[in-house]
Amino acid sequence: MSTIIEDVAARQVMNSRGDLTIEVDVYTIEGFGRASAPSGASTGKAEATPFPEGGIKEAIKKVEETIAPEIIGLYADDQEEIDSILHEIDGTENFRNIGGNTAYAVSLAVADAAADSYGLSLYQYLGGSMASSLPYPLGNVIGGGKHASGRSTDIQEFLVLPLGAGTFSAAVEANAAIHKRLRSILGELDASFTGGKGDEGAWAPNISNNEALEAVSRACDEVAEEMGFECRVGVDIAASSLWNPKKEAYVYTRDGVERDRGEQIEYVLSLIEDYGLVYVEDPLHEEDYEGFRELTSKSRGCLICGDDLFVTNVNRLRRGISMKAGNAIIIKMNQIGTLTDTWKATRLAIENSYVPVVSHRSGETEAAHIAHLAVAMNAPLIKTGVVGGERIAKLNELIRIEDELGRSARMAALKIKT
Ligand code: 2PG
Ligand code: MG
Repeated sequence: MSTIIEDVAARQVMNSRGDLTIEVDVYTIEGFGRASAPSGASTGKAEATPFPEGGIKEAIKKVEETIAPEIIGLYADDQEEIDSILHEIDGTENFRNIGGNTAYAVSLAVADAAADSYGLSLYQYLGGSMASSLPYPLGNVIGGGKHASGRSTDIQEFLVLPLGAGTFSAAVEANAAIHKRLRSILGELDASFTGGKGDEGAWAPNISNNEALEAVSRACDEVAEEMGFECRVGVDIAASSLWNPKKEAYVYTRDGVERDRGEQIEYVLSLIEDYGLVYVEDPLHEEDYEGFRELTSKSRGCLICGDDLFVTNVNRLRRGISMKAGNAIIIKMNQIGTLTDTWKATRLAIENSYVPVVSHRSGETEAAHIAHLAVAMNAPLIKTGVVGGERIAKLNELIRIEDELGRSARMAALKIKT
C-alpha cells in the first residue's frame, strides 16, 4: 500500500448555520480522504484565526496554490511532517495567514486519506488496538447565549450526561429521551414556547437560568428512572460572553443580574451544590486562571472544564496545570488547527489527570471525524448535541464504532473526583 499524496483539492461547502466553510479532498495512490471545518459562534480570543484575510475564497486559493504543491509527493501517514509544513507555510503563531480552518481541513483530510490507504477506520489508524473505549455523550438540551437569540437563557448550554449508561447506544437513547421530555416541560414553563431551537439543536425557551436547571434536572431524573441508570446535569456558562471588562462583572441580561468575580464563583458553587452538577464549562472568563483555580479547589464531584480558557493550546493548558486551574479541557481541533497539536494537547491533559472532552462547534458540517478522534484519543467525553443531522452524524458514527468493536467495546473510564 502507498500513502503518497497524489492530489489535493479544496472547495466551499455549507455548514449547519448556512455559512460557508472549507472542505479539502486528499488523494493518495491507494486512498482518499475528505474533511470540512466547523465554526464557532462563542469563540475564544486565543483561538487560531479561522480564515485568512479574503475569507474562504482566499483559503481555497492557499490550499491549491501554496499548500498542495508542498505536500503532493509526501506520505500521508507522516502527519507530523505535514502539520509542520502547514506551520511553516503559515509562519504565524495562530494561523493568521492560511487560517486555522484551512489547516484543520488539510490536516484531517490527510489523516483520513492515510487511514483509507491502510484500509482502516480513522479511529483504528490513529488509536491502534488500544482504541476500544466509547466516550460518554454530553448532550446540549437547552441553550441560549450566543447560540440563540432574544430572550433565551444567559447560560449558553444546559447539558445532560448519562453517567450510568453501560453502552454508548443506551447513553444516546437517554439523551434523546431527555431532550424529548423537555419539550412538554418547557411548554408548561413558557406559554410562548414554540419549540424553537438554537444552533446546536437545544431548545431555546424564554426562561430563567434556574428554571432551565429545574427543568433539565426533572427530565433527567424521570429518564434515569425509566432507563434504570444515572443521568446527571452540566452547563457551559461560556462566561467570556457574559463578562463586561468595563464593569468588571458578569452581566446576565435575561435574568437581570450582574455578578462580580467573587459572586460568580459563589453562584457557580451554589449551582453545583443545588443541582448536583457534574460538569461546568467556562464558569469564568477566558483570562481568569486564578478564578478557575479558586473554583476548582472549592468544588467537589464536578469537572471544571476550560474551553475559551485553554483553546486546545498546550501552552495555555500548561499554565492551567501549574496553577491547578480546572480539571478538564475542551478539545476542539479547529481552535489550534492541526491534528498533531490537538493530539499533543490531549496527551498533556491525560498525563496530568485533566479530562479531555472532544467537542463539536456550534456550526458543524455532516462530517463525523470527531467521533473517531474521541475514540482514538481515549477521551471519556464527547460534546456533540442531541438532535439535528450534523449532530446525529457524530452520534451515529459512534454507534457504528461501538458495533464494529463488538465484544471489545466498553465505556471510557470517567473519574469525577468527589
Ligand atoms: C462551546 C461551543 C460548542 P462554539 O462554547 O463549547 O458548544 O460553542 O462552537 O460557538 O464556540
Ligand atoms: Mg464552550
